[in-house]
This record gives sequence, structure tokens and C-alpha cells, in this order.
Amino acid sequence: MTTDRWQGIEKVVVVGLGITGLSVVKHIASLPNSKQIKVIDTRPKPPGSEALPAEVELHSGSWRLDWLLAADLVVSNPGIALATPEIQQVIAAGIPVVGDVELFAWQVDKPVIAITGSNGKSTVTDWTGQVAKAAGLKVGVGGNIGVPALDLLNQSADLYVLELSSFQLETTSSLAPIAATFLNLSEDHMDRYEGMEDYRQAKLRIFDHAQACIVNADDKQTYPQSDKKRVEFSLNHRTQYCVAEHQGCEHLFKQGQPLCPTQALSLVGRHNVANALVVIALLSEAGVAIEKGLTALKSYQGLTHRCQVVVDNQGIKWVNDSKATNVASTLAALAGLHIAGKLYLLVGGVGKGADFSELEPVLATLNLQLCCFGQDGDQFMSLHASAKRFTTMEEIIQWVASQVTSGDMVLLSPACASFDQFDNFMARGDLFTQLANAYA
Ligand code: UMA
Ligand code: ADP
Repeated sequence: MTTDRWQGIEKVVVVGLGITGLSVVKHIASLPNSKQIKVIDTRPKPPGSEALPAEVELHSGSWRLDWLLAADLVVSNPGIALATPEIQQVIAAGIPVVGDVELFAWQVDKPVIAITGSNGKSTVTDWTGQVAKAAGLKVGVGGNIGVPALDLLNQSADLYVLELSSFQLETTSSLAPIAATFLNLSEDHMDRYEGMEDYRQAKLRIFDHAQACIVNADDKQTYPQSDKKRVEFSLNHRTQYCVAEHQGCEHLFKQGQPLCPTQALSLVGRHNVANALVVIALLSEAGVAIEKGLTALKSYQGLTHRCQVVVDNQGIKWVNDSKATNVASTLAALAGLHIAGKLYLLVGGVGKGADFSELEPVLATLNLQLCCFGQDGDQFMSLHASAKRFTTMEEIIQWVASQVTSGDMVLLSPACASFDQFDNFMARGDLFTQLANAYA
């Protein structure tokens, strides 16, 4: 397959380094017929430059249109918008622009499970990988979750499980997953899309060549327009993968058969029941015997930075949900809460052009102290009478620590990206955890 796809391609320009660019360079360098590889990164000191092989030329700090227009193929980092004028010039010149996941699709010869959606991608990806492993398969788990897809190819797996962002899907056209899912759609990345429909269409690309299209019957925006075979999951309707009463308690159902009680899941929150249904659907549709992985399904503990209780001391819970980088994920965190005392909710960061007003009616139902911080913290100030403005998380925690009493909860679920004050959401969650441990 590789040989065909690469025919006639001699000069490749990789745009944007980071872990994706490096994985692309390594992959192309390992192909049987050698290619000329050049790298452009608009950042003055791009991460990963020290790891580039000596024969690969790097231009950093600005664009090099001459390099781009002389290329046979441009491989673009998901962090770079296709609307960037320089990329538009490449497309107008008829030079193909692809992403790392497209190169992965050219090469892969084992089944692929693919996962997209506004929220829950990483959880479902990791959970699916764990259950597939428990069912006896050798599994490669990667994509937007943090391991570039191309790096997985060295591991000779039986099955690949990929988390795909809308950015990655924009530059992918050949991937043919054995099972794919679009979990849900809610506002995110509005700084990069022209509106919700534009964002949705990018995500729907996951179904273009999928064998089983797993969609959310509670969110019809996840349905492909075509007459493709749909497999539905739902928390509210009797679909192929759903919840229903069995022997007096709610069970997870697969094709009309009860698998296990919902209560047996270790993860809390209704959104995680939906996530569990998707794990079952993806693996079943991929032909994996889910029954062999049931123990792993039930005992799955979740990823860090997602509604994770990091300190539980003197009746006060400190919860790290730093991965809540949009409104819907913060709403999901608030939906499952049972608090005896007051909720101290930390919100703010980079708002990505979102409309936060949807939070207002939910916040109104809570015994709440709203603590706003970061670049777009002001946008939350009108959402609740208790709102108090801070600059940094340190300031908030210092103040909160002097206020909290038994029964209270301190929750970082910021509804925003972290790039104004942190390298990424992990660094933000780590600082919260560190401060919680210091002040609790
Ligand atoms: N950038 C430039 N100029 C360049 C190249 C990059 O300014 O020439 C900037 C862009 O603003 C870009 C940022 O650098 O947004 C990040 O680039 P990066 O070097 O961090 O990229 P990678 O390290 O290759 O990480 C990428 C994904 N990053 C993005 O999509 C922004 C990672 O997802 C992903 O884990 C990794 O590939 C492996 O597949 C991160 C992410 O934030 C976690 N994803 C978004 C999300 O989940 O909401 C989509
Ligand atoms: P993603 O990779 O899509 O960002 P994560 O699994 O990392 O998703 O979770 C991101 C945030 O969304 C966390 O705050 C998590 O608690 C919340 N979340 C997880 N699953 C869902 C879901 N199905 N619906 C809504 N929110 C969810």
C-alpha cells in the first residue's frame, strides 16, 4: 500500500514540529525509497528541533513559501489551521496537504478503532484500549491522546485505537476504521471554525470510510448524512447499546442482552455510563469478545485531570477536572455532583470564543462560590452573584483555603484552555493538585 501512495513523491515539507512533526519525519525517513525532507515551524524555538536528524533542514520563526511551493507533498501539524494563508497558497497550487493520520492510514494493515467528539475522547480511547488488552489483544493506543499515530506502527499491534481531533480529521481522507464513533457535539474551538456546522463537518469525516458508524442517539448531530449503517448508543432510548432495568437495577445492554449493572462501574457520572456504552459498542462492532474484558470495563479508574479527587481531607474534597476545556465538560462535571456544603468552582483561562451563558442556570441551582481567573476570567463574572475575580490559581487557593469547612468541595473545572498561564491542561491540573496538597 505504502509504495503506491508514495509514488512520485520525492520532496516533502513537514509544517509544524512538536511530537507530530517528529513522528512524521521519522516515518518518512524509514520508508524504503528515500525522500528529501524539510521542516518549517513558525515558532522561533520549536519543540522537538533538537531531535531532528542532521540531514533534515529546518526553517523556524517564519514561513518559507519557496519551500512549500516546491514540495510534492506538505504534511501539516494539527495545530496549524488549514485556513492559514500560506497553506491556502499550497492548496491553490494543487499540492496535496495531509496530516500525520493520513500517512498512518496509508501504512496501517491492522484494524483501527477511531474516536472523536467534543468531550470524552481520551477517556473512551484509553478505556477501549484497556478493555481490548484485557480481552487478549495487543493494542496500540494513540492519536490526539498524546502518542502520535505514526509512532504506534513500530509496535506491531493486532488492533489500533485512535483518538482523533477535528483538526486531525480535517487532513485525513483515507482512514477506514473497522468501527468509529462521534461521541457528542458541543461548542469548542470556535476560534478555528466558522461556526458549529463547520466544526461538526470536520468531525463527521471520521465516518467517511468506516465499517460501523457508532452514533449518539441522544445527540443527533453526531449522525452522518449518508445512508451509512448506523449503530446507536443511548442513555435514554432502547438502542443497540443502551441502559435498561434488569433484575431490579439498571444494566448496560448490548444488542438486547444485559452485560453488567451500571453500578458496577468504578467511574462516576452519567457521562461515564455513556462512555462505557461506547467502549462496548466499539469493541463489539470490531469483533472483540467484550465478555472477556468485562472485569477491566468495570474496574477502569479513568485518566488523571478528569473529575479526579486529588485530596479528601477533613470532609473537604479537592477535585481536579483541568481537562474540562469547554462549557459542556464543565456542565458534565456539575451534573453528577452531590455536595453537603459549598462548591468553590474555579473557572477561566482561554475561552476560545465560547459562549458561557449556558452555565448560568446550572450555577443558579448550586450553593456556590465562583472563582474566576486567567485571561478570560471576566467573561464568567456576570454568571453568578458570588463571582470573585483573581489573577492566578495560587491566589484563589490561598483565599479558598481560609474559607472552606467540612462538607465543601473545591473543583477546578475551568471550561477554558490553559495556554494563557500554563503549557497545557496537565500542568494546570498538576499545579492545582500541588496547591491542594499544600493548603488542604
Ligand atoms: N504552532 C505554531 N507554528 C507551527 C507549529 C505549531 O505556531 O509551525 C503552534 C500552534 O498554535 C499549535 C501549537 O503550536 O496549536 C501546538 O503544536 P504542538 O507542537 O504542540 O503540536 P504537537 O506536539 O504535534 O501536538 C499535536 C496535538 N496538538 C494540537 O492539535 C494543537 C496534540 O493534541 C496531540 O496530542 C499530538 O499532536 C499527538 O497527536 C493536543 C491538543 O491540544 C493535546 N489537541 C486539541 C484538543 O484536544 O482540544 C485538538
Ligand atoms: P476529550 O479527550 O474529548 O477532551 P476527556 O475524556 O479528556 O475528553 O474528558 C474531557 C472532559 O470532559 C473532562 O472534564 C471529563 O470529565 C468530561 N467528559 C468525559 N466524557 C464526557 C462525555 N461523554 N460528555 C461530556 N463530558 C465528558
